[in-house]
Amino acid sequence: MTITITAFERSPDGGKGLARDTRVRWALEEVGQPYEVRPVSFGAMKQPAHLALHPFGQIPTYEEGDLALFETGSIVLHIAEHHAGLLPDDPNARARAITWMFAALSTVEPPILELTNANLLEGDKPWAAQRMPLVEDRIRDRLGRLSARLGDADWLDGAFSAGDLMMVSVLLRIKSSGLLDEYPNLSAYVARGEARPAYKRAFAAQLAFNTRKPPTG
Ligand code: GTB
Repeated sequence: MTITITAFERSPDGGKGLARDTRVRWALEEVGQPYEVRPVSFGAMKQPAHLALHPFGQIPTYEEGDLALFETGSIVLHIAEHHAGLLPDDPNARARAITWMFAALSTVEPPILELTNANLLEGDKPWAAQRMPLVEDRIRDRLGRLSARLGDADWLDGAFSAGDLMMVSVLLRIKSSGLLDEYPNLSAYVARGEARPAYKRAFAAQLAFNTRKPPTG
């Protein structure tokens, strides 16, 4: 059955891989599933056809036969549960890998999103510079604890899993901020994720997609 995901018609990052379709592409590449990508413009995202797939009018979505999903956590979990390669067979190890997915999305990503919002939406406010250290320190708190847990391991709990895929995807969003560099083991962890052939294929695919030529005629 064909898998179709949606992505920004043109990502505002120009193909840096920061939009959330990249993590879905990465999961599909890890498990060797081909997929198609349907571009969605900002306007179309809020129209009924797309809202039927995604109630909040966002990307990415995932369609496979009768199934339509939104939320990258749910999409990556679905992929990991239906194809070998992203979740361990042992039930307890599997539950722990899923726990890391949730940790990435609900504990580590929120303060990182706050930084994005502070930069993009509040940068011109008179209090922006004063607030920034607080925003960054909330990220440092999470990074410090994650760094302590990871220690000198390659991955968060044994072999690479969907938990690592999600955590690396979240951490990639602050790669350019310099904050990650304060935690050398986390920088190395993210680099290990980026070095995976499946990540490289996913990154290349989104870059090609976001830099494709508009149709002529
Ligand atoms: N919780 C949802 C999930 O995980 O799937 C969040 C989905 C989401 O935030 N989607 C964003 C979106 O559709 C794109 S990824 N935004 C449009 C809207 O809300 O109207 C967030 C994103 C956007 C752009 C960049 N960038 O250009 O650097 C990076 C990340």
